[in-house]
Amino acid sequence: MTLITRRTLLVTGAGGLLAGCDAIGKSQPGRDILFKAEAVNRSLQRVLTDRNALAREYSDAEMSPRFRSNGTSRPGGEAYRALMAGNFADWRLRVDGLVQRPLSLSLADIRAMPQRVQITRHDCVEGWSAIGKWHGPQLWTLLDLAGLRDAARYLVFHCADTLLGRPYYESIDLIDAFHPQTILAWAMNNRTLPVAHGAPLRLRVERQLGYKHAKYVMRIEAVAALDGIHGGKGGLWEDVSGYEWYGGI
Ligand SMILES: Nc1nc2c(c(=O)[nH]1)N[C@H]1C(S)=C(S)[C@@H](COP(=O)(O)O)O[C@H]1N2
Ligand SMILES: [Mo]
Repeated sequence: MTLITRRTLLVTGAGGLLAGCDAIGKSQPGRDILFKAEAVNRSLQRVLTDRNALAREYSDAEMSPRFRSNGTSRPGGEAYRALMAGNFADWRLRVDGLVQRPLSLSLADIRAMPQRVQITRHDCVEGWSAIGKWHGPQLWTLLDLAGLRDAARYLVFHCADTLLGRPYYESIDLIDAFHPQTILAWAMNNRTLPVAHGAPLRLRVERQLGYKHAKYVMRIEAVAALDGIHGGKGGLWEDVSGYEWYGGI
């Protein structure tokens, strides 16, 4: 995977640079080489690991003709069924936990916020990718409204569905939370978000792999640590299948 390749490259770069650095560092020409190499390594590292870098965005013409649904495609349970039957008019997104002003937002509230539209590529670890268009407010605008408390370190996304008998959930850190391409999408490919893709609201966190993009989001909880949440590893797949919590690409 890309992640491993990049990590391997970074590790190799740093290791190669540090090996023998004592000997080289003693002579002046050696020091010049070392410092130049360090500068190169630093800029390389910045390019490869800049957490604020944007994911590539695509044109309308590049959108995939078909975007498959993965994992849950229709949550079970009476509560979700009732919300769906009412076209999500009674649905509310809760934003709570370590916030100063807990929020309860309707879809109309969310649609009335400033919106971002982005055409991005979704990469699932199961070996497929698709390019789709997403529409919704940037997550940081909601976090600004709620006012994160100083102790907040992570955001947990609680979903309406269960998978393998467990509630689906995911979490991200505050760098991803405030990333400009991290949005709460209520529309996909110029239509209201279909149930198969997470209606009425799903997370798009474009620098991360597919499983981090929580569908059917009901509640966003700001927390100081992930230990006490479900299996403690920050997400359903992390808890049950050893997926990396940081699925950055
Ligand atoms: N609530 C919830 N979110 C989820 C999943 C899920 O099963 N339930 N599957 C994840 C995985 S593995 C992928 S690849 C994407 C699939 O999104 P899609 O159905 O829009 O293709 O959603 C992610 N988010
Ligand atoms: Mo996935």
